[in-house]
Amino acid sequence: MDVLCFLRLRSLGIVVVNGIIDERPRQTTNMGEEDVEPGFISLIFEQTPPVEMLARAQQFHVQMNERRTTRHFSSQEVPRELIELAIQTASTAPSGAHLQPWTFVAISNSQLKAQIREAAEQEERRTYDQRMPEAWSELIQPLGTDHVKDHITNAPWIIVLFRQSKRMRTNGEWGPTYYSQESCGIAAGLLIAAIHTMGLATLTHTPSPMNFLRELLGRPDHEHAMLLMPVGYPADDAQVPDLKRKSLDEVSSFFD
Ligand code: IYR
Repeated sequence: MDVLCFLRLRSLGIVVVNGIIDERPRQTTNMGEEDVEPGFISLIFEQTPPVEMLARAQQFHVQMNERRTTRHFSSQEVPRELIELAIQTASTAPSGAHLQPWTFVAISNSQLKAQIREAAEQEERRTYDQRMPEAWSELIQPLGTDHVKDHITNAPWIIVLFRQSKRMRTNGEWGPTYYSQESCGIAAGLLIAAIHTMGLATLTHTPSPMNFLRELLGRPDHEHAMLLMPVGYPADDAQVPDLKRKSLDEVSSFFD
């Protein structure tokens, strides 16, 4: 539906949610059409009945609590459309000054995945053998990770998230982006949730330093690789560390 048609329906008091015409009365108070400031539109929001809210919140928590990070992927194919949808969901994340300072590079090309794996393993070998301080290695030893990154070539897709540290202004000069770390972190969280919800698995892999990804994937200097995420079905014999999550009390503090 185009914007004009949408606005026309709205002026008739008809609300369109997910493409479905909804003639129920709005439960939110909006400014009248004439009060809307230029550059603004009224928020489309409908209150959910409290019982339904609780049910949805519980369901979503159960679903997300079932998510596990695995390093063991099957090579079973995943349609490109699912990857596109996951990226579109990630890109709904809020971002500093709405700059959406991210680029998601999705790779299913086997040759390119092999090149990326080789470069990642080279860096990771040095990290594990020489660069990793003991205070770090004592934490990741129980997770069973090492420099071998077969997930990069086993998974049907890998997605590399690049953070944009600069943006081109309309006057042709470069300007900074704002809160790009936070923005990309939020987008990565939404990507992970989208991938899990569609029934696939992913892993937040950080081969470090990650500069080789900019070169291999032909990204510009102001883009910085932040995460490399294999995406696919877990292998039949996939294993995960026997981890427990912190309780609500351990991760929160309330002032009622
Ligand atoms: N980047 C390495 C090492 C690593 C670091 C942390 I912190 C982990 O939680 C797991 C691994 C790698 O991806 O193997």
